[in-house]
Amino acid sequence: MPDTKTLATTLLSNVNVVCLSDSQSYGLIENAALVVDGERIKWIGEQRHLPADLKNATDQKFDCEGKLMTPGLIDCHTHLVYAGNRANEFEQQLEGMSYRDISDAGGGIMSTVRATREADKKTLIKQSKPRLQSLLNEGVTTVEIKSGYGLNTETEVKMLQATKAMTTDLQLQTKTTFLAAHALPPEYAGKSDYYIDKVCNEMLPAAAEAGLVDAVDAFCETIGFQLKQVERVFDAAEKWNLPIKCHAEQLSDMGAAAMSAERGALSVDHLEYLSDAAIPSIAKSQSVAVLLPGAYYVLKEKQLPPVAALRTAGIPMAIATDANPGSSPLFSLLTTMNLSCILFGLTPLEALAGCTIQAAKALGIQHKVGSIEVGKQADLVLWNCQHPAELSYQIGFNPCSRVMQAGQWRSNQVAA
Ligand code: DI6
Ligand code: FE
Repeated sequence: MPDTKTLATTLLSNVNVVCLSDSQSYGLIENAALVVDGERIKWIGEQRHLPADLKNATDQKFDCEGKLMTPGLIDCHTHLVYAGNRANEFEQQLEGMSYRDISDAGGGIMSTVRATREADKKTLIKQSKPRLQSLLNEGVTTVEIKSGYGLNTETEVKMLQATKAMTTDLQLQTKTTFLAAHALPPEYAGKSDYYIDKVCNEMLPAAAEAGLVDAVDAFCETIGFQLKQVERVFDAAEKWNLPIKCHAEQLSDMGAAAMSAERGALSVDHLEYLSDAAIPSIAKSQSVAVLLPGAYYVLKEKQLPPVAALRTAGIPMAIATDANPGSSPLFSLLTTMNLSCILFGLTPLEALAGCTIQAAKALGIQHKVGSIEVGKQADLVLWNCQHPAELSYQIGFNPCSRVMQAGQWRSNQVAA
């Protein structure tokens, strides 16, 4: 039986729409109307141009009261499924220890790995859901979530299954990224090549065969994995026909961004230590530069990603929360927009494009979501705003009024 709710056509009128169909401008249509047919956008334009037959054929009519509409926001880089938290390490950091010191002493990523291994799937979901809900309350309709706190087959699979379970429970779209090459588990100390063998030959096949993987990522860093090891993970991803992404040049220049871009990565992420020499390789590729101002802020990083050079080279820039328990305990994409403007010098347009159309590109789903265009999925947010720059400008204020996910109003939204 078809779901009649899904098949309904809705007319949304009296709205100012930020289409973002080309990332170079807001593409604002004032006094607009929009017709949503099932899950998709059927018509968008100035209200006075709405064809009478379309207007008469709609099942439901909704007056948007002159609010601002944007595409649903997309958080394209998170690690938000994990157990426990690291408030104790936050204290240690403020008492003088560095992120690297804590990691060397067995804390950091490894302390979250221990907690995540211990938690059962139900606990993992219970602890992760409020973090996801926090994103959803701000108009997020698509979230990428990485594994990488399991570092063994069982727990990596458990994390990915927990993500899928939350997708079904909450009204949103998730993309899962396999990140077993995130840190070296203690049982493989001194044997990182053997661990990479296991990642490629056992862990990835298990997760991919179960249909749990949309992309494969790796942390290329002195405290993560060497370039050659990351290349082996990408070879394995290729065998499974899975797109790749890379944590590249976050704490030092490992040459990971150029290597990943040359191999067709969807995105290269972080990039604080990206060298000028790597820019042409990224510019020639389709890869998106994903900037993560939360980690830059929390780690009190001094080195800025080369935003001006990326911009000049025409490389698409996305932004994301990097939501994780260590370097970026940030569960607000609106705050991330503000941080990207204040810390990285993005314009409010770049910040908004960065978590809509550019973020969609970073996930390889730009044909489906990320902008308001005929044929795309009706993932829409109504804001109590006059101008789109308000979204980047205010801090700790949520003007989200209503969210439509795939053509249906989200019911659990707190209306503003
Ligand atoms: N880079 C990061 O900033 C996070 N992972 C990564 O590869 C940190 C994750 C954590 O500290 O738990
Ligand atoms: Fe990350």
